[in-house]
Amino acid sequence: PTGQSILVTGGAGFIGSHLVETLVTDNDVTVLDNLTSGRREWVADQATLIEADIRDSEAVEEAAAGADIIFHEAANVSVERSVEGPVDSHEVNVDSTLQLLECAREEDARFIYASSAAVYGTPDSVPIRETDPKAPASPYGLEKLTADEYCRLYNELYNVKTVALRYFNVYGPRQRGGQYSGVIDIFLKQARRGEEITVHGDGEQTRDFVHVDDVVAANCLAAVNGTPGETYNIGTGESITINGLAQLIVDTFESDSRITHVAARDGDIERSRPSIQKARDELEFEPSRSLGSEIESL
Ligand code: UD2
Repeated sequence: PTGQSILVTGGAGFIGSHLVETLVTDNDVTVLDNLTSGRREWVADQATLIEADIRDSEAVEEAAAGADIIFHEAANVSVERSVEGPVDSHEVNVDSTLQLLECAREEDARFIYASSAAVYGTPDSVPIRETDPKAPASPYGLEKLTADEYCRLYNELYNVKTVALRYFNVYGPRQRGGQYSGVIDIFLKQARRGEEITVHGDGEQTRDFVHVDDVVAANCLAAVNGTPGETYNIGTGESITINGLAQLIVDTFESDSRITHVAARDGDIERSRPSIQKARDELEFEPSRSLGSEIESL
């Protein structure tokens, strides 16, 4: 997008801050972030930061005022944390999305939502297509599905131009969240410190790891080419087992870490690999980075 007034929620966080960096070149960008996992120094200088919680409805309305496009990246991103505290997680992930959709309706803004592969649960077969059955295995997955469906409904009922992007496993610089972070960030830290690499369960679960720069590209394309009311899988179309990932990290960094198996996580899904044909066809999305070549630079 160019020449637009844009709100990015979670714009100081991992995915949001990269998105803001790209958008500020040609747009007027406001960031809403409570800086719990995001950082002030990650927000591009040209953007305006409003430091507030996504549950603070007054702050949300103020941030959305005059927006042409809203990218909603703010969320509790941890499946594990949603299992521990589903009520809090719901508030952050569902209630805030509904309120932001109201803002989009009020402002006649386009709405690009950060949905998730977790909406599918463990699929009967891969690759997963957008129309495949949804059976979330965690509160997180159900929250993302609910908000994703609200996007569709807001398009149908109120003609809000919504697009939901179902991210698979996003990785890249600035992915930090301590024990609730993504597996690549956790394994990298363990490998660098020579600590045991903790694989949950048998490690044969699969994931499609997609680089944050490709996710930023998908968002920009969705804002221009996305069909209102539609959902798109965003990944690379390739997957790896968690055992394979652990080994790749040990080998790449010539780490002395031992790979150990710990208890399986509640709410974990067994298989995850998307078909990204729809994003290719309709958004002109083409992932440009592969895990094998990117991991070294993390
Ligand atoms: C990630 C995202 C989530 C969602 C989803 C989409 C994070 C934190 N979560 O959930 O927001 O969009 O992807 O697919 O980015 N694991 C280990 N050892 C560890 C940590 C994790 O074996 O120390 C395993 C874990 O059990 C799971 C896999 O690695 O099978 C990925 O875990 P994750 O927390 O990075 O991501 P996931 O898929 O739960």
